[in-house]
Amino acid sequence: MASLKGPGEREAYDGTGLRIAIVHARWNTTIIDALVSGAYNSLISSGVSKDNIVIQSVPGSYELPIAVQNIYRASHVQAAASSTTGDIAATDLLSSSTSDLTQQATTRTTAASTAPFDAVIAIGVLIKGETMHFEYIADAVSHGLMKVQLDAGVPVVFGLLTLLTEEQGLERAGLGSGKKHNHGEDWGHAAVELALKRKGWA
Ligand code: DLZ
Repeated sequence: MASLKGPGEREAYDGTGLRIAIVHARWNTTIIDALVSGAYNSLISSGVSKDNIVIQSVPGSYELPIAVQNIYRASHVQAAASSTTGDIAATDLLSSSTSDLTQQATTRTTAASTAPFDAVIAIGVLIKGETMHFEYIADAVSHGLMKVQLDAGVPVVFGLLTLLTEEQGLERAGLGSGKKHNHGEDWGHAAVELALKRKGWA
């Protein structure tokens, strides 16, 4: 019998013309590397140009919310600077009402874009230790990422694994002995779908 879990049937979304950032923590590198590759490869297979994918790392998962906010904000500054009419004040960049105004009309080409990111994928791997550290970080990062996406009005895909064991992480990164499913691929597809729906392209 097919598994009841998972994202279900999904349409094949065309990510041509989208610009997407992947921000990942470096803790638990083996698992992280596989998840980032999975996300990257699914963006490429959806038609996102490699020139329009930016990957940035931070030390640990706790840094993900501020890094996502910064990379998204910086992409608006870059877009405004390269636009002949882009004169929106930097202080307005995270206001949802003005973030749409600074959104450049992205053309659906594979050319490298300087438009603001259409979605950000945040990837981290937290493995529970002997103290309460795990609980505090997992909670803070989850709420932080949700706050950034709602404040900025941009999809932030939740690629934070909160694990009890390393083996659970290997399984979810497609490196275990089980069914070899890499959750990073789901996150790439989610980013494309959400970005397209936000633009009204799907
Ligand atoms: C300190 C720490 C610990 C113990 N465990 C993890 C982990 O499993 N996964 C992860 O991404 N980061 C971990 N960190 C680092 C914190 O996220 C953070 O980088 C530091 O506390 C500095 O702010």
